[in-house]
Amino acid sequence: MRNRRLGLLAVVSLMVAGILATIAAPVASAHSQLESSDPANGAQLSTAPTRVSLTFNEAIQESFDVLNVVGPDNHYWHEGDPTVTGPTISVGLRELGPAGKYVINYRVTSADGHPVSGQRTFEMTTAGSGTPGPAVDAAQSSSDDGPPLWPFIVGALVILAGGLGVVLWWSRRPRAH
Ligand SMILES: [Cu+2]
Repeated sequence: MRNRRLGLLAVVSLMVAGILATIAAPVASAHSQLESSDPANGAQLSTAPTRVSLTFNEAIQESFDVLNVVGPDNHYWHEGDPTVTGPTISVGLRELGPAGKYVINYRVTSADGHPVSGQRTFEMTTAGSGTPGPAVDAAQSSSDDGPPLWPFIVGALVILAGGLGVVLWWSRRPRAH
């Protein structure tokens, strides 16, 4: 009887370990990494660039790529769709507007198929005279961060609780001696 209980505990432990590994896996695997940006991250510029480009450590996939530039006025300042050439993704810029911080938001698909996203910034020290693109919809930009982690954690806890319930039920049920 004791062996069977230990066996069940082992099964539950393996299930939990599997769930934890599934949650942690996307963080641990090697994705394409951003190596440089043009303008350089944090650069202070008095002359507006006409294009921004990001270069990764390996060729990236062209599908579902996002590259946009948001100005200090919370409007988009890129123009057109991004283009991918090997490890580099770039997008054209409008004639820039207000002085201040511009945020480059990217999300690309790694060579291994995983999405990689992040931000770079540059700062305009003098204002341009361009007209902005559309305003950034706050709700839309926050939903761009991908699915939240909490449903997976809740799911794992529910399964864990279920597994423990089975162990308790098994160890407490009447036994024939
Ligand atoms: Cu990956």
